[in-house]
Amino acid sequence: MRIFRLPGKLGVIAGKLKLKGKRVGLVPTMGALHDGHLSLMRAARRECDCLIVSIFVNPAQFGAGEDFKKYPRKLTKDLALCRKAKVDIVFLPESRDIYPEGFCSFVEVKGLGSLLCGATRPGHFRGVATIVLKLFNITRADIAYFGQKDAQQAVIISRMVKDFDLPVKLRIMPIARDQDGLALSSRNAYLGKEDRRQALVLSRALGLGRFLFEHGLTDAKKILLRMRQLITKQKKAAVDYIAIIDAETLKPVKKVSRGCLVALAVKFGKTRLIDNIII
Ligand code: PAJ
Repeated sequence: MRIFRLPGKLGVIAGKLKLKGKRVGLVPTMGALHDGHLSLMRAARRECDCLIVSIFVNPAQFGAGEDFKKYPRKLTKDLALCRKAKVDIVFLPESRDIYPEGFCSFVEVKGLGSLLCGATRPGHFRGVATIVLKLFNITRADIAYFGQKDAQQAVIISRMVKDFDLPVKLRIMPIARDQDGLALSSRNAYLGKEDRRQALVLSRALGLGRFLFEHGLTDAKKILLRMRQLITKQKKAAVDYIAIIDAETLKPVKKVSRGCLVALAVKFGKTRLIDNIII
């Protein structure tokens, strides 16, 4: 396993891999790796000749007062996990090399970037789209792997790939969960025992949404109300949003049909968790 820190150096290797006709797979991450990340790496390992994992806590996607400083950084453990997952290259850039002095170009995916999570995290998806475009260009990935866990992120990146005719294929992998249903997330590390117990309501509420739909209820408002009632029974839960939306446009639907996305963001204390299902 090779480790690169400089975009230019990795770029040279990526160019060589291209010339040899190798299929390059990219798994972009912010580290504190868990089984969700590993499931993306396993998929990439199966499909690609060269597997690149990037680990970079991207300052551009954190707002003022968000958790950039305390975001978990677990490099030694992450590198061991990458080695075990047979990663070929880990890209570990420094902020100053990704955003050198004078950097001033950003990708804005209009509309999609300001809904849902974008409403409470202005600028977040601009930071995500910008770093992901840079990672695509540096690694020259043929296939890039993302998780359905961050459904809005996946939609925004797909849109960017289409809009800019980027020569990369996307694979969106299913959400990896703990046995009790909690979607895996690097931010779960912030949860105390009681928060974590209460956070189980998220997957239960999504299950309730699906259950109601499967028993004939299609009025989105009514389903959302029942989900909200269930979530707010947990004392520590503060709902940011619960939404039933079209899985591509992210626009709210009135009448629920198969293929709709049910998505939510809820805070437990200072920890903001997201989860979703496709009905
Ligand atoms: P991060 O939160 O580290 O997630 C990296 C990738 O792992 C994302 O595509 C995310 O959707 C996926 N992932 C996270 N939890 C998952 C789970 N439980 N099941 C399946 N996949 C999961 O998302 C980011 O980093 C950043 O925004 C990034 C794309 C790296 C840009 O900085």
